[in-house]
Amino acid sequence: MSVTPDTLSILQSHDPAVFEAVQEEERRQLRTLEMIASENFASRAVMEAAGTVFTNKYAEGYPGKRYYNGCEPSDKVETLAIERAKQLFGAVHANVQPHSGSTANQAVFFAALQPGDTVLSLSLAHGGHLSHGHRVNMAGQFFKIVNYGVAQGTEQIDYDEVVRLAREHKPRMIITGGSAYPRLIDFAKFREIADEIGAVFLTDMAHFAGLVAGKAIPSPVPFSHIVSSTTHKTLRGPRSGMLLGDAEWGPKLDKAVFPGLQGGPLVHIIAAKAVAYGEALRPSFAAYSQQVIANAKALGEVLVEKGLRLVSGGTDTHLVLVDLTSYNVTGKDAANALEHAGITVNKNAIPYDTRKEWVTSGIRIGTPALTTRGMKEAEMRTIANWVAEVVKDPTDEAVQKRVRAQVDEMTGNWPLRAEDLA
Ligand code: DSN
Repeated sequence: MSVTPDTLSILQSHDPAVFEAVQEEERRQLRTLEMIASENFASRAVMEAAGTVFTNKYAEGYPGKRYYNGCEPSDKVETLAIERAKQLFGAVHANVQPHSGSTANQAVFFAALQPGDTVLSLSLAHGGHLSHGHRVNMAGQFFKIVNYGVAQGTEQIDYDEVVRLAREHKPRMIITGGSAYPRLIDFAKFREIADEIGAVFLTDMAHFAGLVAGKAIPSPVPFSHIVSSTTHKTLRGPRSGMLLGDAEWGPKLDKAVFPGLQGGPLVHIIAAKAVAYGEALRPSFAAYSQQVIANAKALGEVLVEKGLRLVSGGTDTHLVLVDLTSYNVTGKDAANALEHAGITVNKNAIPYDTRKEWVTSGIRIGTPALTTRGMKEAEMRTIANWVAEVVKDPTDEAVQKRVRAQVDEMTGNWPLRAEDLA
């Protein structure tokens, strides 16, 4: 089985320095095990669309209402993206212009709040996201942020605390979702709490959008006033963002994205999003998203057999958050040792972590990218054994070298995308 490189022949002669960096990155992606939970391998069709002449076009506005002329093809491709996004997620309204998940969230803040308003969101330290109002983020500077967390025992969202904080602080907006929460979220419960105090309910499904698209986990769309997302994580599209809204919020979101926040949309990336939504509408994507979860569960089971603890005791999604305390190893040392062994993960705080965010007691490991390569439970079990071996003693370079050789052998047999073998 051979692995085909993504060739960029014009770039090679036109700008060898950039070409070389691209090649290096391609080799890295091919010959390492990419397990950063927020990364994936977009299809060649998605990448091709992202590299089209639409990069040359200004198209401020929305389909049918543009500020510049010559937007007919742009209208066509943005309408395709909007309609496919609506169909994929069963949404009343879709805005496919946000450049990223963080920008999408900024647009929601702009549409729904006045500076100084109160927002209730999941703490970053417990799995939330910077853009939900961390003190170093714009949202944390301009709005009053109150955080809920996970319960110390279950390490799952403490809904009693959410109710208590909502009643006490009467936030104008409640946010759920984040970047390191491995469990399902009770969206109905959140909506009930939001309705009780008259708050707007935003779900940020950036991490798990692909699992929702593939119907592998419940959807937040029926319960949320607004849903924000990235398009490149489990959803496997181009690096970008999107917003879904109900009938009331849709038009307000459009105004907030443009002219409120952004200028010209990235039409080439919108074209790539249209392709990705089209791919996610296929039955094969449902199978993919189910496999992502099965793989995360298999990976987690072996890590537990090896004496490691999973935050919340397991996972319902695409990621496991591993507590390294039993090995007396920091997240930083573990992630660095794994990188030397050819396995890419990130250090991550665990709930109630006593270490600083640059050190941490945990690592986050995700399966979306390797599942795109076609790997299944058997490969995850092998990889989990390697992870445990490397992490046990991050100073043991001999183990890292041995595992690196095994990773090299394994990755030589898998293309970046299983579809390349079809
Ligand atoms: N950087 C993303 C992640 O890794 O989860 C979140 O924005």
